[in-house]
Amino acid sequence: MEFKLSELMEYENIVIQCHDNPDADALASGYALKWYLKLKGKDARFIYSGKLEIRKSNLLKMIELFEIDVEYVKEMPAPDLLLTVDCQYGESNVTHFDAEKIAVIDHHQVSRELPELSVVRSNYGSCSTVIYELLRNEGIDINDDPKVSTALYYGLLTDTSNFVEISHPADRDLRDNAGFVNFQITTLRNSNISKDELLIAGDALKEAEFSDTYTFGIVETRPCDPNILGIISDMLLEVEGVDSCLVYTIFDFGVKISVRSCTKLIKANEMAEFLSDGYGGGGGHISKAGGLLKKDMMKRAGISYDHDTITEYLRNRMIEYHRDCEILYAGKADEDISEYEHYVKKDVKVGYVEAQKIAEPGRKVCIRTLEGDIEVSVDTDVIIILGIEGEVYPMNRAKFEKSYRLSDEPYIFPGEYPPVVIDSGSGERIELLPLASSCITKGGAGIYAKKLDHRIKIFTTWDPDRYFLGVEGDYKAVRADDHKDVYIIAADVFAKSYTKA
Ligand SMILES: [Mn+2]
Repeated sequence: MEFKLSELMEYENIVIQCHDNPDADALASGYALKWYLKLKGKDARFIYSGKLEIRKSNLLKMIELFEIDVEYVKEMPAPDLLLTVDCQYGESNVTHFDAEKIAVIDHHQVSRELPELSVVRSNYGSCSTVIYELLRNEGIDINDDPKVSTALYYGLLTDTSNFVEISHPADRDLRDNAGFVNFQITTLRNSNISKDELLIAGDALKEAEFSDTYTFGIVETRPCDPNILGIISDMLLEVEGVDSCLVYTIFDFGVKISVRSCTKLIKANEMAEFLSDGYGGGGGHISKAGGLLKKDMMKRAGISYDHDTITEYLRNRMIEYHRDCEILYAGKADEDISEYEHYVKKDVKVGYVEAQKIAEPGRKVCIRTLEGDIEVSVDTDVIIILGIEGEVYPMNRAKFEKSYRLSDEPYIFPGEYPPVVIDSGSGERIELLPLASSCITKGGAGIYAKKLDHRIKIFTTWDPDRYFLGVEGDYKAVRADDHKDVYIIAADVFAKSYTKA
């Protein structure tokens, strides 16, 4: 459930936590939130944890300029409310602390089940923007305190590469409405890295490796502030012939990675997940992401933690990511089904929502499916299905009518996180459950499916810019009545929904 900031007033002892290795957006978000709570008479703590204390020059400058009262902690008694900002509780880059109640305010891709109290706007450029909107909803003007407005403005600036990556109107609102203090922004912009860090970056770039076959670049740096990795990977991506890249540093506790992509064939957050799979975690945005491979987990898996082994491992993993993945554009040609088996739907009850109930025809909405977000243009022909595991996906009316019959019974949602779609224009979140009705699968012509033994990215006819990822164990499926309609069915959903014809 979304929450309002004023609803937090019922908690006594509140701690705001941002992700480990905080960046400017995380600091600004926590700072503005603490400021708000203080206005309302609540003294909250603002903390971060992790292996490293902040040492990047612009962040130290930021803390000094705005007098940000942020504490680096290793241990902490459980507060009544732990509010994570610019990250999601339970993520690998958020040190775990116990708390009575958890709340999340974030702008990254949803990476796990969210607590009841959460506001996540994955299509916003910064968490500062989310905070700005929540404050505005409370009637609070950030310009009442120039330090707060300047900090939020700087958070957005740094998270969107100097506003270049702004696409959401909410971000534009913050950019245009924040009455920032110009000289402070100039100071911060011009203390982005230290002299030592410039030399580290320079040394690292001299040893850059490139793959012409897979158009990626890899750079290793000496240990430095993880934010420097991001600066280097941004630079690397600007190189002609580099469509994705990896920058990493080997620390004594693990390997920090920073990943970028400028091709629609690769989601950076997913590549970061792939690179760190089994040894830690990764995530972030479609174009920018990061992660950590933990030393103890690598050693446990028998990977010796020395420089050459790690370098070799990451290089191979990058090649595997690019090489061992099939790419398919659905809707272009009939799929050859000679190696597929025929399945029909079990008699299962699912939910559906007519898209026209959600928004005006012609508006674009973002549907958060298990395999990724897709953007759909609303019209009377679009039906949104709420599947057996609570998964959500669109279907056109003709296929819907062939596959389902309507039921009078009320719809009961099987999942825990109530599905929403997001109006791509306004950023408004629309709950689907109040609009949902029940329907029951018809056996119908069924599908042809085969179990995947490799990774595949499918661009469906719904959204040519964002792919669905299928991994080993999932199913690649083709509608029996339309051999061009190829898509992915997750392993657990498949087991519950289909039986051999
Ligand atoms: Mn951020």
